Amino acid sequence: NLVIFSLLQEGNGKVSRVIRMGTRKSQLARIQTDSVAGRLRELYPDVHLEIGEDILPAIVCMNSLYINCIVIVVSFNQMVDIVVHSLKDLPTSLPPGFTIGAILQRENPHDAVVLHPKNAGLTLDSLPEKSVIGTSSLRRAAQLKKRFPQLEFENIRGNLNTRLKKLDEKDDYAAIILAAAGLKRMGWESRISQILGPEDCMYAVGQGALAVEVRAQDKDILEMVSVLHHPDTVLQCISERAFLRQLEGGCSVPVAVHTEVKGSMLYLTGAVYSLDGADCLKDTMQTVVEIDNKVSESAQECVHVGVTANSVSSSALEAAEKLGMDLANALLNKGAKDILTTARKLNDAR
Ligand code: DPM
Repeated sequence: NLVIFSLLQEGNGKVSRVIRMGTRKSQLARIQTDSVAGRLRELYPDVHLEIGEDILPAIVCMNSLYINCIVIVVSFNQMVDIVVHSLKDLPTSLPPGFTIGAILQRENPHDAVVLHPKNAGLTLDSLPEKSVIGTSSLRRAAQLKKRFPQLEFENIRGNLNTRLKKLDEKDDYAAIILAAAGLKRMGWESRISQILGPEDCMYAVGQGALAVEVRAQDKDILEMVSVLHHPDTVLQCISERAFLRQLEGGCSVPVAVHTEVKGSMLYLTGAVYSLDGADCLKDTMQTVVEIDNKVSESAQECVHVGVTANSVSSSALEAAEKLGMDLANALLNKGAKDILTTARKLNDAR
């Protein structure tokens, strides 16, 4: 911290550099940005941190598979140094020059059921037959169609506020499925009626974790945010992102994961689904992630699926990335490519 302190202060003790964070105007984006800003202000009380809300959202299509993910990136505005994202919305490779400088401790990564008030007390098992469940996630729909064949699934669009409004004020949906983490951050935990465990619905790659995007060459800012890294979350998310990248999946494919760190072991379960969930390839693998305190000297060798984590053991990072790739290769050998290609074609056609 002393190093950073000297980088950010002039000899006379005055802060020489203003650090700017950019956010979208959505309530969730603002809450997530504010929470990271709060942590940084606590850690670096003398750094002048500004939050700008006036940044234009941009649709990032570095990869056509990500066309639905609306994210702003640092690259779109030279005046912004830090942008906070939901990790699950960030592609597995960032545009050149940008990196994820911190992954914060994961919230509950699971999906949650939010019921129409008239259905209070019910569950996905006890809702009447043909009840309509709102979700536009192919991953959620595929798993839940298989598990709850008596229910129907329909798209629901818009940000979290819009979706809850649509649920409560209309009679279109009996329930909707949302990430527990987003609901919690919005202060709507009380609307969660059921958390879906891995038997019902595995989560999306990176779900529940916040990512801090910075310029790869901004060494002082990279070092400043790196203290926010939560090592276990970093290892889990690197294995998940490596799995998705190796499958050549984007943010809108029916791919789901479940990871756990137990002692020095990292466990990764990954699956790919057909749109109706009838075809599924799923497997679990594990690796040792020894925290050996051997951290990488050069930032170059330390980028794993877009993440720079110089403060985390380099051998553990490599093992986590390899785990994701190995699991993806195992599923590819069993025909995962065909399942995903068919799912993508059918989804594009409708
Ligand atoms: C991505 C998906 C969704 C978001 C696809 C998926 C859900 C889209 C939908 C990649 N991004 O999960 O299979 O339901 O139509 C998003 C949410 C959060 C981040 C909201 C949510 C908050 C939770 C978090 C949208 N991105 O999933 O309920 O930080 O993980």
